Amino acid sequence: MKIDHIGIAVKNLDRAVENYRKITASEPVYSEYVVSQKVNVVFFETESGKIELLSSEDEDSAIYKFLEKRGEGIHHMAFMVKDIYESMADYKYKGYKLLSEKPLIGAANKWVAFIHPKDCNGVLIELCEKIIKE
Ligand code: CMX
Repeated sequence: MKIDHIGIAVKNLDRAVENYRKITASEPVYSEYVVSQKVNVVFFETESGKIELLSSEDEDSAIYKFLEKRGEGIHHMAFMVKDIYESMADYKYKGYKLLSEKPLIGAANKWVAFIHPKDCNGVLIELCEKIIKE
């Protein structure tokens, strides 16, 4: 497996983007509103994986709830997998709690699925697979 990105929940996306411009000494590479997650995201690229800044003002979204309860910080770690259905079935078989029955359309043209943080030592894990492979 390869780490695709680390997700960081932020309250003010514009200010966080300015900050991560300085931290990574680079420009953001991609931004999007992810409908399935009700979240605005901005990606920065590093040599060994991306950084995803996430923010939401929608009270029903996971990110809004996370920010209310826990404040800003690392929200999830995402692994790129070859076949998301196979991967989900494998984790399910091993007893991990998947947060959806099927993959959802996530940011940057990827299928995504999540494993409950309680099963991963307090870290929400995202599995992702490119919908259209390059
Ligand atoms: N990382 C670690 N722990 C987390 C967490 C996270 N991201 N989100 C919630 N938790 C903790 C809660 O603080 C809570 O801890 P305590 O029991 O100690 O208080 C615990 O997990 C309970 O969770 P829950 O009651 O089952 O559910 P929540 O309503 O808090 O929802 C979660 C948590 C992970 C099930 C929900 O956020 C979810 O379904 N996430 C998947 C989708 C998602 O996160 N999308 C965001 C956008 C992703 C993207 O586009 O990249």
